[in-house]
Amino acid sequence: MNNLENIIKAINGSNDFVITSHCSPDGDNIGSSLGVYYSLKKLGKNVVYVLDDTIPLNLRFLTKDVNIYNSEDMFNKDYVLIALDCGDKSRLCCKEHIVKNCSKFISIDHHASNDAYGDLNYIDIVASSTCELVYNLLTEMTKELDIDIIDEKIATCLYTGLVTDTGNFSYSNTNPSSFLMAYHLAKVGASRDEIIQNIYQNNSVNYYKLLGEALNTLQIIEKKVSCITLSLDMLKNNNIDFNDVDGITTYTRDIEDVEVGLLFKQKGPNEIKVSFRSKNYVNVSKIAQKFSGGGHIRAAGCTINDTLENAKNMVIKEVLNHI
Ligand SMILES: [Mn+2]
Repeated sequence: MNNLENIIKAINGSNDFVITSHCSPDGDNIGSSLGVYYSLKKLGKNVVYVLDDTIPLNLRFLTKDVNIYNSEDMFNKDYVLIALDCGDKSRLCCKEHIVKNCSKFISIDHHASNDAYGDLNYIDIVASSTCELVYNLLTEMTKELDIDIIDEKIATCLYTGLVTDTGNFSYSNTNPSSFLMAYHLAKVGASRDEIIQNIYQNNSVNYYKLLGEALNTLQIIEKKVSCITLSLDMLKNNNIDFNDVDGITTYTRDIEDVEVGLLFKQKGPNEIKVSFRSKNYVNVSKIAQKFSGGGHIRAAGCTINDTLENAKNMVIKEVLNHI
């Protein structure tokens, strides 16, 4: 299934590229996309970054110099499309014509639910992050082309995904190879202070007000399951964007005795995004897949088109079957 060699060949043999990823962007999604984006630019290629969603505030330090296109403004043809960190073709954050107009489709990803939808795929579900796969790819290309591809800027992008997807090197997906990568990126000059300050130390006061309200909704079910609920009104009243609250998910898991933590976020009256986290043994990717979602063993998500109440009932019932 994996074809790193052919992916490198396809990259070397092409001049036009489009980069995309999944919606509800996160550090790994943006870090890996920009890591590839800047690398291809450095190699003199034409690259367009397409993403039909808003970038979370705490990640805008990475995207401030990049022109991110909306699908509707992109009508190029015959490019190599590279999808990063996207576990499912249906989760791609671009319109259909972006996929239809490409001459070759490459998927680089670490989600267990990825069914190798690309023409060429580099999938490793044990990898800490898609950024780690991009790091491997760029390391191979550096050897082949004899050009030092990873500079400070690219290192900063890749370090961001490594830090966010491993929860600051604390989750079980943190491998020995992750530390080697961190070592190399730090040596090259990744802006570690900038990353940590922007991502973890720059929350608005309104965010804390929302967090307070969110924590007040905390429910513990049979000691092992916890859930926090964020309604549309709570987001609106505190003037916080839907894409800026992912960090709240960790609170659901970090409670004594809790195995599965759930965050229910209301995007519309009948559109509920559910984030799953587990601590030791429950495979939440499997549970999310029952609701047409997916992800990793310890972190997954899905969207349910129903009321908040119904979504909570259905998901909690299913989770209790796995406890
Ligand atoms: Mn990821």
